[in-house]
Amino acid sequence: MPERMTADSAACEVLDYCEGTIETAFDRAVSVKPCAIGGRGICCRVCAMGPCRITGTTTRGVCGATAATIAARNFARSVAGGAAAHSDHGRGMAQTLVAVAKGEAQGYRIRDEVKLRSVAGYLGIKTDGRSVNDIALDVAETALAEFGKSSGEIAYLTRATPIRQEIWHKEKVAPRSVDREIVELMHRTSMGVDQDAEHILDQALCAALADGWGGSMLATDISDILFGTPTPLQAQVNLGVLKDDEVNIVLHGHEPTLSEMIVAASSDPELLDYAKSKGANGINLAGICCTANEVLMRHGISPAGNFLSQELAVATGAVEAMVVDVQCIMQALADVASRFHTKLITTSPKAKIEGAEHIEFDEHHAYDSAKNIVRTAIDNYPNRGATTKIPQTDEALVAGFSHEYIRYMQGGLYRGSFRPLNDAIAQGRIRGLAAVVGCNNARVAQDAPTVKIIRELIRNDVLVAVTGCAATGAAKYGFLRPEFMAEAGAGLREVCEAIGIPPVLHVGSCVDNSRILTILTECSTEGGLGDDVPALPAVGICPEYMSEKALAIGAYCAASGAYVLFGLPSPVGGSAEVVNIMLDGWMKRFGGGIELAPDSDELIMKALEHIDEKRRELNLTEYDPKRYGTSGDRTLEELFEDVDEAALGLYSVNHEPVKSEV
Ligand code: NFS
Ligand code: SF4
Repeated sequence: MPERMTADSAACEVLDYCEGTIETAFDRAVSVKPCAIGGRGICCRVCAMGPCRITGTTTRGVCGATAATIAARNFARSVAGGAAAHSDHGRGMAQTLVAVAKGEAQGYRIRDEVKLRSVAGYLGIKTDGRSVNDIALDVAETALAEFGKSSGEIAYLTRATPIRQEIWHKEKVAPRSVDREIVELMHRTSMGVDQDAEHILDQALCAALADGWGGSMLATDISDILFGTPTPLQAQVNLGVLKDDEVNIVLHGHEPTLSEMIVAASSDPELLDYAKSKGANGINLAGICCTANEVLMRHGISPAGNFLSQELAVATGAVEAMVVDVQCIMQALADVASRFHTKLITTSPKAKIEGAEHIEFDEHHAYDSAKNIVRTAIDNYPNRGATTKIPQTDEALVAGFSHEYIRYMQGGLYRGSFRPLNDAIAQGRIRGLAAVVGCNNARVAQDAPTVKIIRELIRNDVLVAVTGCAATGAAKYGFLRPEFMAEAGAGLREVCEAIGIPPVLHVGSCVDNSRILTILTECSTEGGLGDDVPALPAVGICPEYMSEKALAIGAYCAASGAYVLFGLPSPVGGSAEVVNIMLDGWMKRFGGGIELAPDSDELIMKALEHIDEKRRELNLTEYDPKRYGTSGDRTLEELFEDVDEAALGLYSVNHEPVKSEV
């Protein structure tokens, strides 16, 4: 068996039978060599005198631009792309809410009135004595205005700590409106405008903040209002969730508007009967990428995989329809689908793919559109080949940790707060917090760095939150089961047992990284851990980033005061000056910054060092892995030192927590 660039045994199985017949991203990553100049950010093509490549003896472009200007400009344009993607998703949610409030959106309703009222509060909208739809319409229209308003600034900035807001104003990065900051960033990075690396990067931070505290946070909030704020639930993950005897529909992309309706349509008795009439035992939904996270968090729909599994799901031969909307969708899906009976269905007016069938989705007739798509999939079931190759690999998981639930689980409705978490950190039971987020990248072994880093962090008593494809990755190896706490350090395990949570919390899709901003802010305002995000013993890690969106997230987290580590070589590595601005420069001004290191061990070391440094600065009890070694379950373990863990029967450790050696 050739060496596979994945830690996932199910992916390996599919890749083995694709070998030599069906080409995937895993093959193209070998044949397509990355460009060493562009990869380090020092190729400029913003005007037709270029492309100008700053290498060797060439130190300036034709216009005289330096490596620093070019690298900063390239990074900034990526942030613009990422911020635009998240924010356009947020705008779509706001437009849906307008239609729902006006009673013009078939099939939708407002599921979380409590959240609607709290969002109304943030946006300064009166709620007393008003009908739900009236409040919703005001919320939706105010939210829509956040994208294009011509005065003021992003309303949600006031959800940050007072110190943070002061810093943003002092450093002139407080975003005014989402579209405006992205447009200004594109303007400033076009030929011959802003040519000071630090100044260009400031606008990148501003546009990124418009994403994090604007577009993304609104996307999350409005999704919760429309589809419900997540609470913990169980599901399975990996390609084994596809079913041999049912119509398999894979939902791939990002926006929950359509997928929510497909979830509803898939249990419509009329369609279930129709599926039976075609010889299928049911309709099975599974997700890929962030749509997977959206329908997992709210309905317990099982994810079939993360970004690098998209072609592999089709290659099982068991997928009747792969339904896609926007973002992270590989064009090659059309080719893979053409080798099977699978219908690739594009649904967004924003995205078409040659070779795919386009069934345009419209929120005004959402349920009809969804039924139409499900019916198309059912009609395709009889065309499935005689044999399918679904790997019999799946794993259980618990997801659904919204920040509201995290607050609730620490004291219930009556006394919910972040106090227990802050106390546990102060006492050193929990050494610190880490958010492990982001994509798969065909240049690194799928999931390998993510699972290595998470395992090491929880062994070191670091509580981990996960989102996006990193969350799906973690889930595949059993990290999202409560039983995984058996792998955690004694202190962290004690806390997880007391609250009843796994040591790795699935917080949602990538727009839900905005929930992490809220969690960090709550920890800061709760007291005992300083009064702003930079004081917290916390880090963000994006081990396998691929998308521009990940850079936007990294930038808004840095500007929000977080230390953010990325795997992979630096996209600004061609300019030491820019590397320095993004780490030391931003750290001094914002208390957060971005550092890139392709080696997982280095990422783990830097993360733990940062956490310990912050503990020292806060004068917290020095972290000692042995301090809680004589309490809780460790006591039992010590008493029965010679008895193996499984024999103790404390955890259902009847199977290995990690399937592949990584
Ligand atoms: Ni996030 Fe989600 Fe995955 Fe990366 Fe793409 S799906 S928005 S960008 S690849 S984590
Ligand atoms: Fe070259 Fe300057 Fe044009 Fe960039 S803007 S392509 S560096 S001439």
